[in-house]
Amino acid sequence: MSIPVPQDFNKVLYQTLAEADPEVQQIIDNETYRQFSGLELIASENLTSLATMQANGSILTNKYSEGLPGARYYGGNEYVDQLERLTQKRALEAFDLDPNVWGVNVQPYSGSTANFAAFTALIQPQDRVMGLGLPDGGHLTHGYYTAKKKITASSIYFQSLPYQVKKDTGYIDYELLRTNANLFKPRLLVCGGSAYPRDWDYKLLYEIAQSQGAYLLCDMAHVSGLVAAKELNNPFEYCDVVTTTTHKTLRGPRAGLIFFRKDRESDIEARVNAAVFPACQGGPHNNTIAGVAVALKQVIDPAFKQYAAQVRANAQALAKKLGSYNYHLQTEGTENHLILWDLRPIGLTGSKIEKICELAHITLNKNAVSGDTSAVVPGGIRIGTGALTSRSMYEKDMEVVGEFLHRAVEIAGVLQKEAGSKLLKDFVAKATTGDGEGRKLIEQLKADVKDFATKFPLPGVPDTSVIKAPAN
Ligand code: DSN
Repeated sequence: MSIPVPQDFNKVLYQTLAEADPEVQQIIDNETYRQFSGLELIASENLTSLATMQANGSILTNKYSEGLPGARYYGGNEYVDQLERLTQKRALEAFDLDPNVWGVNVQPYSGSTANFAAFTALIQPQDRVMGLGLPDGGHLTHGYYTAKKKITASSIYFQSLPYQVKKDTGYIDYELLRTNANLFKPRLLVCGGSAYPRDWDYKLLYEIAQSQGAYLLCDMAHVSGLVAAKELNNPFEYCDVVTTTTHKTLRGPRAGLIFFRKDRESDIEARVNAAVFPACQGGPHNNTIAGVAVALKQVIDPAFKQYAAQVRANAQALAKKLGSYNYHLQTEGTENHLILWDLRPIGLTGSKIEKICELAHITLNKNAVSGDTSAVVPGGIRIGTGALTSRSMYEKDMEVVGEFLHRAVEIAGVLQKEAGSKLLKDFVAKATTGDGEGRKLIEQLKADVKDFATKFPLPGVPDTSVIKAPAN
């Protein structure tokens, strides 16, 4: 018996992407070229594997599976149950965790939802939270607010008081944190950051949390790959809950995980699971969970340890190169995957360097540095080496990248003179449509970046000769 030919109205279901939607295919092709011909320095990004992308783009996207393995609301989940259990097992194995002590929920859609679900599981609305302030390297979801506005759910639904880094060194001011915790009496202490180039003292943080009867939550999103590879201190030794995204140094698809410690409170597992679903989310994205499973298998492989060590070595090499030009880096360097470069001493803003770099196909982001009064006009840029290391770059390549960044600063000086003002709009006009020296220098930098970047492989694309530049 042959399978019937699809009805006309269903023929679209069998077409390839190129056949069904050339417009979207073209956008993906252009983005592939952008990733190949440029340098990806955004510290929260990485380049995931071909196998991860295949799992992420699989037929698992079709299935609803609210609930947990063995206890779903819909039928047909026998294979999804297998997948979720496998992902949980690999997540614990990747961080060398004893399943009797730690459990994990692998369903969060990403880091922000993982954090909000973790808050929901641990504390009550309007309870007090302390996290590293955003201008000091913390994340939006750790309680960020401004004088005029509560910015994220973490400050809308909870009372927040940030802690800070020391103005002179850029290191976390643990003593001031202790003093303020004594006054504020948080129910939850959050550690982990988005732009903090140093490791964390989890033991000390645990002591401070304990002294207030507070939970200690680590959002290790940025450094989770380095933690898995034992390149950094281990938050699992002290924290009650650990959250992470899966797409930064962990190098998976875009998703989140919540690890919870089972030996301190008997109901924590039920609280975290109920906070993810139904409190904060609906059905898990099973295609993404499959991608996470694949990425975690790669993290467990010994080769990942080499990758993680190289990420750090590259960050240090790049910091050294920038230091050789006498630029000011927060904390004078790095011990993880990222560098926070303070541009204020050379009279520049993060927006200007970000713009020049973007035009030259170097992708990085403007970032607040400690002491900035506005997150909208930040005084620094954040640089990470996770993605470049995935493109098989080493320390010697960081010398070249550092030189490109130095050229961007020199170009900024030329453009500021041409613009005749310090205003960003005048600067951008000269950088994008000017006919002066600055614009020419950007074009030269872009050509050099392309020549350099296209010498390296692009993860997920086994044959880079098929990558084509956009038509215009
Ligand atoms: N955008 C990511 C970061 O830069 O840290 C996480 O929100």
